[in-house]
Amino acid sequence: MRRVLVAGNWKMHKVPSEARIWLAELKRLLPPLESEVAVLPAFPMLPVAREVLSGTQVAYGAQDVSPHREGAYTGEVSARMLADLGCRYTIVGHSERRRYHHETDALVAEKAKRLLEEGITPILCVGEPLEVRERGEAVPYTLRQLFESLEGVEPPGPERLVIAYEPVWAIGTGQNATPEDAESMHRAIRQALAELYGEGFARRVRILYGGSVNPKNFADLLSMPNVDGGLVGGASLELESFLSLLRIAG
Ligand code: G2H
Repeated sequence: MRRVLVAGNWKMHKVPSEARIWLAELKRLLPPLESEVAVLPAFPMLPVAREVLSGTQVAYGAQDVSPHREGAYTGEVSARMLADLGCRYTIVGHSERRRYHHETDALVAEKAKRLLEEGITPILCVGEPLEVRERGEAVPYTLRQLFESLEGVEPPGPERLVIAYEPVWAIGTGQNATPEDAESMHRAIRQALAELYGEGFARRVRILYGGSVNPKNFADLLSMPNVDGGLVGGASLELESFLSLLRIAG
């Protein structure tokens, strides 16, 4: 019922000339897939992604967007610009943005709204830091973040929102959540989405796991009933490991 999504978050890696070669190789080596695949490079790579990936089954998108529609906002990139470049997805609320750029839940909600206005599906990230998990408060913390980041956000359907659960302590550390811990958080998130948008929506919306996903742990994570794919950082940078993840997703 929910199509698995494997999304590569390149973060601030690669340059456009490298991306061109990498994406062309991905296109050449892509196995037949039932799952959906997306790459999320930094802004300067998006025109390259459009050029190389148009007409393929590989979607692409950005890692952030401005909360403003248009205007005198030096350095910002609008949802309309991303839509014009053909982005299908865009990340909002990644913990690195929340941490290094002090992004609040309210700001994340505004960004999600701008994307939806332009027909782009937000991949909205939530997840708790280590001290919160150690206090036993991971679920209430993450659900509060979810509710507040979705305040006033009205996706037209379940395919137009993706949630990524990324426990902060698992990001780039090599220490992934156990499949059971991920599953219990994903189940709680799905119940919260049922409260917000109704049962039918919650059953069909995709919830990705992110945080040190790699070809060794991905199959176990994906075997969990409420894990619908992965938001992958480090392991999406090397073509071979990204292809391994895609083969596991099938
Ligand atoms: C979590 C993830 C991608 P990594 O940030 O969003 O990165 O797989 O390197 O932990």
